[in-house]
Amino acid sequence: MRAAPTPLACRSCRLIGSLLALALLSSRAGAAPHVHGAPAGHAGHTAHDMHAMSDADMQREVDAWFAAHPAHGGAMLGAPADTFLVRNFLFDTNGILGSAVDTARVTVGEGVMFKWVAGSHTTTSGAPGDPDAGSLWDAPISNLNASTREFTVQFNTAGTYPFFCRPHGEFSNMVGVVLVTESTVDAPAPRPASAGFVGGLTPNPTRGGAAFQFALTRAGRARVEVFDASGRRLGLVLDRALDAGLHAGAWDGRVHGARAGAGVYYLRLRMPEGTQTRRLVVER
Ligand SMILES: [Cu+2]
Repeated sequence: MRAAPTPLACRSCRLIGSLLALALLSSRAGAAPHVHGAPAGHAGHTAHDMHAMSDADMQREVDAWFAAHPAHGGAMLGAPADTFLVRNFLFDTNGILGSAVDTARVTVGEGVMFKWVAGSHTTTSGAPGDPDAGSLWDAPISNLNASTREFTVQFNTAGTYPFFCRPHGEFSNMVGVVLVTESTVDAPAPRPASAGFVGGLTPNPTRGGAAFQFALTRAGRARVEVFDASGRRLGLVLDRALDAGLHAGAWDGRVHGARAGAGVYYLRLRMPEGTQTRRLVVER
């Protein structure tokens, strides 16, 4: 038994990865993928190939991980300010099953609950492949018992907190973001003084995806796209009509469904106030 949590590059994790790869191969070879309750509107199409594994298999993989790396990072407190429903195969906080990456917005000191709905999953801080993934929190979300059906994390520092599911984060884009802002008392959130990215991309460099925050000084359409170093557009990360204020999003580190190769990428934010670009290094 390991004494302390270790980063993702661990024997159990590689096992999960190789089993998923095998599942993918067998489903492509003609075996009927066992899709259990996957929402039809979920954006991770290639993801469904991965689920030739049964619920019981996935439960065993998640149990094996937490046998070697104890769950941590939860906090008991009053009612959480927001909740992610943990489904096959997404973290849902807005009731729209097709939205790619859901974001919960809370203020400092508030909690976010992860609540089991279906399948066997984890909630793990960070991004897939991130060396310090799970350093803030890491817990199973499954139907095993009361403690795995609900898990609450309290956020005491403002910032952007990406998280993912260990078995489904990388291959099925089962990721989410918690955006924590300073608390305000009986006042609407102050209008940001300037528009654009707030802080850097996290993590950067990354081994997977990256989360970001940005501010709008007035309501309007915001669009974030990914480009490679030669300026070729690789994909759309976010395209939404938003209010003035602070917003968050995340790129899952994938291009046309496959993991982006090592190299330099750019996230370009277009907003009513203009355009801004941030550089992101992907390592493999
Ligand atoms: Cu999962």
